Amino acid sequence: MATTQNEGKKRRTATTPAKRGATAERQDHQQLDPQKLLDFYRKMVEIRLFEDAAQKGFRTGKIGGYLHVYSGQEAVATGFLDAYEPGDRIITAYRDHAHALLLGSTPNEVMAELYGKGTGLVKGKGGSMHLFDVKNGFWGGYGIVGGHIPLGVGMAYSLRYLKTDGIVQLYLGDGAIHNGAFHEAANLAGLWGRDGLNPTLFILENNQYGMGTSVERATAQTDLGAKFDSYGIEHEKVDGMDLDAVLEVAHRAAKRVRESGKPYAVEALTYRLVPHGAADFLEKYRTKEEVREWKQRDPIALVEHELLESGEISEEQISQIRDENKKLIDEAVKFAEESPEPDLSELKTDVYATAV
Ligand SMILES: Cc1ncc(C[n+]2csc(CCOP(=O)(O)OP(=O)(O)O)c2C)c(N)n1
Ligand SMILES: [Mg+2]
Repeated sequence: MATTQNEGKKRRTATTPAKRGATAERQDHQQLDPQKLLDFYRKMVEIRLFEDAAQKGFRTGKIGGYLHVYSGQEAVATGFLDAYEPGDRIITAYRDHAHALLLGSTPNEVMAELYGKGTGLVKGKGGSMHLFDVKNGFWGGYGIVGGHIPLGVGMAYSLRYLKTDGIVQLYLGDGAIHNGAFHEAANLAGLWGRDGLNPTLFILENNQYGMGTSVERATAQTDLGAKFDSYGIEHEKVDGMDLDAVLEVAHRAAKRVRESGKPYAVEALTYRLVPHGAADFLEKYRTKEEVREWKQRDPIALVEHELLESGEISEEQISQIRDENKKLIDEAVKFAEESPEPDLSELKTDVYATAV
């Protein structure tokens, strides 16, 4: 059925914070230990400044390939990765810098990777979309939308097959959920989960756009969590801009998946406060007002507000944290810029499991 232009326009608008009743008031939940909250704040600021520097590096031609940053979504990975335990496996798509940094890859090695340098996290061979750090539980970093989902579900099966109690945190976007790979993998996750053989925690990062297409324009079933119902996978939603709320669900959901061996899904409603990728300048698919409105719920500003309100921290300490992180990221950029290109002898190493 054809839609009129007006109908099309109407459907463009994404969910706004006001529509969700989530503007000024935050959900009622337990207050965190202020020291812990401060640590999260410090890390989230580091991630934001890292992403700012990465965008600058791309726009000034120092970073090649392509680049997608995580700004605005920090509370999601920060909250869920707090539930990470050694032996777990983390897998995501291409918006992956924050996940690597949270799991323990250093800003130096991640930045050098974006610069394609030999000192990079994967020796300059992966770039922004293919970060990998197995010692820290990070299993990538994938550029093909939906392509990592069957891999994540398969890894979850292998963890139980090998009789470990690890789980897989599988991050996917609102665009990726329409991909056939999701539906095949979710079907198997639900099926294997009946026997306790699929500890996959699906983390659906619904930032409301897949590149330039809003959820409303991509699917007739806009309640994305409902897609998991088809496969017998239970699910819930969380406000992905609210770190405290994410932390609460993350720990509860990870425990549930670990103990049951059954998959579970959490849809985190979030928003990227930046363009889709480094070449998305015009952002014709959304209005400036909408972005402005969501900026009021910037997850870092919300944590900052909470810290200041609790009296745990002063404005002065806030700027000190920013300065310290700025220094850390400036050093990472310098390290990346000054690092050597990968050596020519590395051309064929680490490409195939058995070298050719
Ligand atoms: C199989 C495939 N189709 C299309 C693309 C181009 N593409 C890159 S990102 C993207 C949107 C994905 O959106 P979503 O899953 O919501 O992730 P987000 O960018 O919002 O984090 C598309 C279509 C791709 N990389 N792979
Ligand atoms: Mg999206």
